[in-house]
Amino acid sequence: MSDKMNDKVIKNFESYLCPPGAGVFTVNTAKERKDSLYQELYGTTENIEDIWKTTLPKINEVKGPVLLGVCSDCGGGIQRGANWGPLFLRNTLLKDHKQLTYHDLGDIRVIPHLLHDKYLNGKTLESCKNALYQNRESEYPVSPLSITETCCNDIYENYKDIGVFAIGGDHSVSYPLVRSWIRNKRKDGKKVGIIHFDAHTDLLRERLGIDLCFGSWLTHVLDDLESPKACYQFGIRSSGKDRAFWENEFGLNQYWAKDVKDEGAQELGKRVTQELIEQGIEEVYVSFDIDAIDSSLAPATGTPESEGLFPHECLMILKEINSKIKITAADMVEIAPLVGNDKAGAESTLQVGASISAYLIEAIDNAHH
Ligand SMILES: [Mn+2]
Repeated sequence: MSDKMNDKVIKNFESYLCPPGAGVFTVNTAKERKDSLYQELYGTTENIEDIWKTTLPKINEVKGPVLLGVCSDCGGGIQRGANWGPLFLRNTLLKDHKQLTYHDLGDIRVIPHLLHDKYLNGKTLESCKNALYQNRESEYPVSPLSITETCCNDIYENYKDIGVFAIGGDHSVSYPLVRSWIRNKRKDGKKVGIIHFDAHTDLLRERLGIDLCFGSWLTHVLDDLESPKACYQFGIRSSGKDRAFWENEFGLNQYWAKDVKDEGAQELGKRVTQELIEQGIEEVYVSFDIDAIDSSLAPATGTPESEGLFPHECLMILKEINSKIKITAADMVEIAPLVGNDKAGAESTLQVGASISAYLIEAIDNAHH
């Protein structure tokens, strides 16, 4: 890439991103927690915006994946609060998993009332462009999902050997994250698949007339895969329809939480890996909704469900897959640390989320060596 192109991409990052943990726009709320993150990351709590900007060009040198926060919960719909996931999970990662190598690019700038630019009229677009970029005709999008897709495209198109690990946000944020990853990988001739952990299928076509939300994001990226057979779901247990319905309707592979327990996580992981190899899949994206985990361990989420998977089961499946197939991007979504006002529950949710995130960050790091 030319220097000029590189400068342009860095300028894009400066425009539509903000420092890590700053994606929830507040004045004083959570200031202490933000300051503690800045102290860890930069050794100071002053001039964060300037310091953060000086770190952006290091994307050229750093090892390990890019970390990106998407503090949007506008696509949620039962109990929100996943907008705090990126700030809280970063703190837990820095505390409990110091060995990790990654480059924290920052958070997507989020206007909390917006979801995707396609839902906006011209006047609103203009006034939001003015608010974010001081320019009514800015080329940049203004809604969290739209900015996320632009950002990921900038990363994948310009830095070929970098993977993205993103923290949500509600699950709608996976729509731009996965879509950008699939499209760029397929442009490079790669055969790719999706590994999706969740208590819910997320296979609605729309919800109350809105096509992009936490319950429907997957439906709208499946078409980008060469075949829906390259998508595997694990942990499902809350659905009005049974497994056969979803597999027939969408052509993907679905393993409910009880299926994982019946077959055993390791056996199932081995079998799925073999199927992925037979399909010729070279790389997978892992989208992890924390509600895949049993609600006794991960209650701080919008729609906790009992009788779920345990972290070791998820890790066993992931390790089997990753023993043969590269994980080149991933996300951890739906961690809502303030939901339920239950400190112990939030801490447990964050610890589980961080340990699975740590595994995924290392896997992405290894995939690019
Ligand atoms: Mn989900």
